[in-house]
Amino acid sequence: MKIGIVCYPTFGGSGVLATELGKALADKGHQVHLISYRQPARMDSFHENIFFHEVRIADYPLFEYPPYESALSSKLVDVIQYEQLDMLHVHYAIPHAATAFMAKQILAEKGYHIPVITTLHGTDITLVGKDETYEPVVSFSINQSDGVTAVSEYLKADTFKHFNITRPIEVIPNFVDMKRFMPANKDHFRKAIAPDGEKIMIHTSNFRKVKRVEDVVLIFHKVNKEVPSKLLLIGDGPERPHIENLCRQLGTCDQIRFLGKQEAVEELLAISDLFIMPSASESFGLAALEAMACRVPVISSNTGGIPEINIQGETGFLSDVGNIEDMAQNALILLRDPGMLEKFRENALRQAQTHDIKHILPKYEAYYQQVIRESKQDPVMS
Ligand code: GMT
Repeated sequence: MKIGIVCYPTFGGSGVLATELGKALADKGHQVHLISYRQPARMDSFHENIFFHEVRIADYPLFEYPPYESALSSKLVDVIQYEQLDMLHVHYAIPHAATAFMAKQILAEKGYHIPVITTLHGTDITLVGKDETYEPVVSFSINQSDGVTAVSEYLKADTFKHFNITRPIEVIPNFVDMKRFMPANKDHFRKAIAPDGEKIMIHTSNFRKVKRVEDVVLIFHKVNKEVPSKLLLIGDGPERPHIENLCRQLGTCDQIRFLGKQEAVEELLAISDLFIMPSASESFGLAALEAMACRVPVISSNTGGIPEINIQGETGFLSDVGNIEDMAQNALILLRDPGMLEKFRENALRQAQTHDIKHILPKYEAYYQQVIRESKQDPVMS
């Protein structure tokens, strides 16, 4: 099959997931055309079945806001027609579902039918999408997609709750490539970070407000008073200056390492004891699943789709959003009990294995076939 994939190229979860899906489809022999404004962060090596198409925006002094949607739609028309694609799969509804609709209409005028699947990832629905600035376009373009998937049951329910959706949504959960996330023996690396055998807590995110990185630092501050420990903060984003200031105020700078954007996140996860995800909203929590793939239990909030992957009292502990005290206590319970921590590590690994790409990829392939079949039967409706 020849598949076009549209995504954000950044370290955000939707871009990571879309790129990993593209790589897995390419490994299975499909031809994958990745379309974005920059080479996606996780597209780190050459693959004979992956083709990257960069969307360029012609600048003009009149454009205070460059018309990215128009440039993307035009690029889609070009790639789909020239490469004779069978399917277009867009990740994150804004603006990708609307641009896909536009490209589909233009191609229809030329007699070319392209089925479109939109995958909803999270904030495109839960935060940004339902804002009145975007809602009418998001609702319309979801309904115009030939297929729609959501990454969790929670996100599916939330989409029906907040939008007037007239078509079914298929839940296909996010995945990890267990081969990539195999924990390696990194004792020397661990020694460099925690020379005196301190416990290591880790958080990865794009440092947006919704991630509540401040809570991560406050939880760590409480834990660190009781158990010698270090905190690794991976990623970057708008909240970082504020978080750095907070560390200075708390006097914890020596215990906290800001490591910025890291491609080999698995190497850092592999030396960690606990993953902290106190998010205010999280449709799935791919970063937590990646931690579990490295045998790292998760201390998280109980919001959104997180309880679908982090199982209370098995793979980690869940608390109400903002309950720093409870999260710190849960972290201490695990860090003080090596037997319990080991048990949770095994559970976390087993949970991640159920989301291995080898189980999830066939779901996407079957859904592609279904959507292509259905849209052929009813090309006018689709
Ligand atoms: O918030 C992010 O990390 C980025 C965002 C995105 O769409 O790029 O992530 C969302 O999609 C991920 C992949 O499906 C999910 O694992 C995240 O839970 C979701 N983020 C939120 O819902 C806040």
